[in-house]
Amino acid sequence: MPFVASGDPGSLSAAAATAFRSAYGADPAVVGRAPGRVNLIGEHTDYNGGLVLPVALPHATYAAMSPRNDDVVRIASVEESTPWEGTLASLSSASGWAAYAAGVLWALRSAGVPVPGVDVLVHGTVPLGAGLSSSAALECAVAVAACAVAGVSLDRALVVDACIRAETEVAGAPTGGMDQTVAMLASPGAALLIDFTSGASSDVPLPLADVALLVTDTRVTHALNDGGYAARRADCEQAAAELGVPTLRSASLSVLASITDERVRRRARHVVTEIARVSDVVAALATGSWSAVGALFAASHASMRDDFEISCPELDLAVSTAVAAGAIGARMTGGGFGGSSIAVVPSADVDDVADAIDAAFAAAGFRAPQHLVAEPSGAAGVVP
Ligand code: GAF
Repeated sequence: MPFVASGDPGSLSAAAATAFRSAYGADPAVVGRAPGRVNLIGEHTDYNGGLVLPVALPHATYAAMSPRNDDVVRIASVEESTPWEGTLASLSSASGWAAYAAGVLWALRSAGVPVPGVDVLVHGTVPLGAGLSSSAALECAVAVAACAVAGVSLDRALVVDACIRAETEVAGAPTGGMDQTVAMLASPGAALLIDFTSGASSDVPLPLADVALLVTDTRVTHALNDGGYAARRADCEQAAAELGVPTLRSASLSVLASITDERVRRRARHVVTEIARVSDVVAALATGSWSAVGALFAASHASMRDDFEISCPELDLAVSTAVAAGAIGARMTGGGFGGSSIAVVPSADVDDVADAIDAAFAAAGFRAPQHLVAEPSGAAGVVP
């Protein structure tokens, strides 16, 4: 039952600096840090003007960076084998993993932040391709470091926008903004309720004295730029257009019957019911009722499996096994098509639930999963 350790920020920052020295021959000027995230509830609602309730993980990405005195940009990673080298003029044509980092530098410069040529070295503990927002963690860590290198004070809203642009326009993943927002605005001990119509966000303290948030990475790699995510988004936009509303946030269940295409109608039903479930989870948390949260998790998972069709056998097995082994509730989390599940588990039972999932995966012939415990953590920043 391997648990993925978050690592200690001081040691990870020092390790990033050491890797920077061996790649570039000098100390970095600054190290930026940004967390991964797990979403408690509110899936595929962000690009529909809806509500989401993510939590920043203690697992984070670190970006060591130094300015250069020319327009060259070099980006390398401890975790990725292929470094990227280009110039300030070629940032927006980067591809692969480095597109997220180069794209942020491009977007910041487009927003007027005077980022010079830089050397960048990335290192971290956010599991890659696990639906835990390693992309946004990379973007935000690079952005925070780049703002420091450029000598501008950290404007968190500007960074969120730049990271969304990088992901959408350079990396080619038309995502909704939840991941970047929580990475930049999260508070320790709380989930972040974000309203993507008003733009408002607020902390929702999590009563975690007796329960833990167990995250299981199914190791079914999930990618947001391979078509499935964009297809779901297109269905939602079609539904909103047919209903004559700006986003599905303005739709109610009763009007969905008029949507002609059965698949599009189911997609819209997921979004409308999921937005309501976010409000219901916030209300349940206010009274400390994890059992009510568990029931909402079950409904959320069924909606993603049946109406939105973004689950997979591994996610379904992780969820059903967690509940059978004592979890109060479980659901798939993140963009779907693989990635991770989240379970609310009595603290004393975390090891047993993780063991049960491991055994079920082995019996099904699935790849061994990985687990981590999501302790709600704080937002991105420069490592002191
Ligand atoms: C991914 C996206 F990046 C988010 O914007 C969000 O849509 C999520 O999938 C699904 O809720 O993480």
